Amino acid sequence: MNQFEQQIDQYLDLDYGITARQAIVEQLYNAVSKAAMKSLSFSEQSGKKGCYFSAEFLLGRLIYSNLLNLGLLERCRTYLNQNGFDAGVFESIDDDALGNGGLGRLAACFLDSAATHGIPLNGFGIRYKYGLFHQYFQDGFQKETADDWLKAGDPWGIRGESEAVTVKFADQTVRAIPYDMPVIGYGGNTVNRLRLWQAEPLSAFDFEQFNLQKYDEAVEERIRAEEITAVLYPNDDTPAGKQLRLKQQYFFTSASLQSLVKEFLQKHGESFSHFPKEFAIQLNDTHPVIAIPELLRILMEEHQLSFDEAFPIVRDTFAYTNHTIMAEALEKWEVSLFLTVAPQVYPYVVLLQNALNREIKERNIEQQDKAALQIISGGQIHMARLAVYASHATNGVAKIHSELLKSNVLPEWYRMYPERFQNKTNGITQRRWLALCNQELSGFINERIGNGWVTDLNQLKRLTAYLDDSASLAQFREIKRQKKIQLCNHVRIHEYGFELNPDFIFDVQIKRLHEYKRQLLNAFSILDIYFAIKDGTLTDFTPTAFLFGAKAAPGYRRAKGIIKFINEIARLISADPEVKDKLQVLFVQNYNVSYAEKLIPAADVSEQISTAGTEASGTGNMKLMLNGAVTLGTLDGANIEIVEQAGEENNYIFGATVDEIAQLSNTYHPKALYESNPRIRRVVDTLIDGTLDDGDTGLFRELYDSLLKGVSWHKPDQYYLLQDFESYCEAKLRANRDYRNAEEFSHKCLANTARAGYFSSDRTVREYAQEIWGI
Ligand code: 26W
Repeated sequence: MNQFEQQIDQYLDLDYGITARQAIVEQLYNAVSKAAMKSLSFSEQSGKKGCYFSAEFLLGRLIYSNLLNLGLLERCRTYLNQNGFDAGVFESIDDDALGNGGLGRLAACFLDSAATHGIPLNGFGIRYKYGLFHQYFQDGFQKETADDWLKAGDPWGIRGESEAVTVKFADQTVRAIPYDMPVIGYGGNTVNRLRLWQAEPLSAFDFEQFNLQKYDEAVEERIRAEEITAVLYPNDDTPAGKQLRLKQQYFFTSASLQSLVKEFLQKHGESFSHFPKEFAIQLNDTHPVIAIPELLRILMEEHQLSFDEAFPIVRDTFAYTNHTIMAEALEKWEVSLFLTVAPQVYPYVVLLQNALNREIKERNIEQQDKAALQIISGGQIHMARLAVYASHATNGVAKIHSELLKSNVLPEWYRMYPERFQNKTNGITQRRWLALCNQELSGFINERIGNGWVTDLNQLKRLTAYLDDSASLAQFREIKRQKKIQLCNHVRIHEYGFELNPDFIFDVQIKRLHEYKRQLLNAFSILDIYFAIKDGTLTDFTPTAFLFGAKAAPGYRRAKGIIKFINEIARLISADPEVKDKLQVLFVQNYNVSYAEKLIPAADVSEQISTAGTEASGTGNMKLMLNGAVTLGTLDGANIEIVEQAGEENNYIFGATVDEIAQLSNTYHPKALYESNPRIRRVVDTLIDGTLDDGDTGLFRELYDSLLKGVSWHKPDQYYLLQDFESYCEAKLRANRDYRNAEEFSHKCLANTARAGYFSSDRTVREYAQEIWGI
């Protein structure tokens, strides 16, 4: 037996005194992970290092991807089989879900790509005790439970007791302890690091206090410290104006900077002008932006630099990525609240504001631009403005998004610093999102073009030679069918025996639940199809299963109402024998990275239907494309670049463009559309006419009103569902008809796979390294 297998046996024996055959899953999981860890050491990083500061890292399940990258996946499978286990045993181990959605998953893809290509990039974040909540449905309503992800142990995290630092707040001082996780590049040559900080009380146990009978105070101190990293905020796109959230942000950025400064001092002493040549810090959205005044503070207060010395160092070190144009998601902190968290940092925000004022004076700025060029304004600190001002680069995450940043979100800042604005179109790692989750399609590709694509996704272009090869297309369809059957089996177990039909088209919408993503529009189109089938006006419909996966922020009423609505549609349709051989609707529970790995390879149609100008990029769209689904989508985010690459003829594009929406916005009258279009009226009325029941919660009525009446804070139908309804239904039915020509449709699917090379995060990370970090 070899090293790896022997190590597993040894850990099982040492830690639990058992053999593999006696082990339960958690024991096996820990032993296999530790055995894999044993073969690793963190790479020596010379030269400039990238530091990815992010409040979220949505890693998913680590064991299989780490084994894949180490080349141990097959050996592990054999070992498990020999000991009477299925290779899938670890599917019961929870994901590492320390993130909400796109932004956190992007961070995970970047780490994988950098390590694979030997780019020294380390992640810095928070070791939440509880990650994103688990979701289940009760009577079609979302319920949440805690994500106790550490219950199976954390074999990949190494506690760094000796590298702990302290972080000071207005009302408490805590210890920050790093847990380092290896980020293993494909091939195992580079091992970078993800450092997640955990908050603990200053002293493990204060015996003096204990002796003084201050036991309660010691307990209290522990609770107050641990609270800081207790739980990930489940809000996606709406900032929680909460003190604790700002505490989390300051906690991990201050700890991370302290450890970087320590490392720097050991190497270079006090010659801080060299700092930006040692580290490039990328700020993942505004969440870590408080790092900017904190570094300024450390340099000036602890190392006696002047502002004029420190500011250029800070500016050259940081760069900022924006992930959303939704105005309500741009973080602002009340000065008064800021002062209750990190009062020592505030004077450095003021110094930056003063420097900005001087610059505005020198530059002869237009009067009308001045109000927006304030970091502190109206008693609030605008974190995005702070980031643009005190960093050297600001980027959006898809071409159109980066353009909108310049024209709509931060136009005054763009006029002042045009040279700072960049685009870095998002990407995804093909290791997890093809090699790992779709080994069947990977095999198909390898047989034709070899496996170079695993580290060079542009090689997929060579598949275009097979786009008209009937045998290849037939095999491609057979693989899609296998992946559907695998999903059916998973769904049967996890969705109360639901019998998904693998002969149906699988039409998939998976992403966080948000009004702008328009899951409600998808729901309306399904109802429209349902009624048309019942009426007999739609006779040539190819049977379709509509699959949804999404979590709603627990406090987001409308999002929860939409989940209930779709679950009620599912109930209506499954109870109707007239449509059961034509339609299925399923909202899967607890959609997460691991569920995505099952859904994506099985999808025929990828729903990317956000209102043009609202989705910054999207990355699920890229994963579905890579796995050979056609995009049914709007010209929004990266969809635009997807059809640029794959061809409009291989996808289904519909709806108003960004420019058309802008044109329309002042005269838009959804009520008129509702009144003049009976199809629209019929589906919208199901919200209030008793067709579907929200259990007297008023949720459906609120959705109805949001579309037709509006409320104090927005106009009716602010996301233009009714505007796009007809062209959406038309495009959906066109795809549905096209599917019947199997050969032509699979040509489109394979064309999407073949042209997905651009969307590798390998490309994205290289662009960051070259154009922002100087690595
Ligand atoms: C503070 C509240 C808050 C929470 C989360 C504000 C903003 C966010 C994120 C920026 C939301 C997010 O995940 N954005 C997504 O980022 C992805 C990666 O760039 C993009 O692909 C998605 O389009 C964007 O919605």
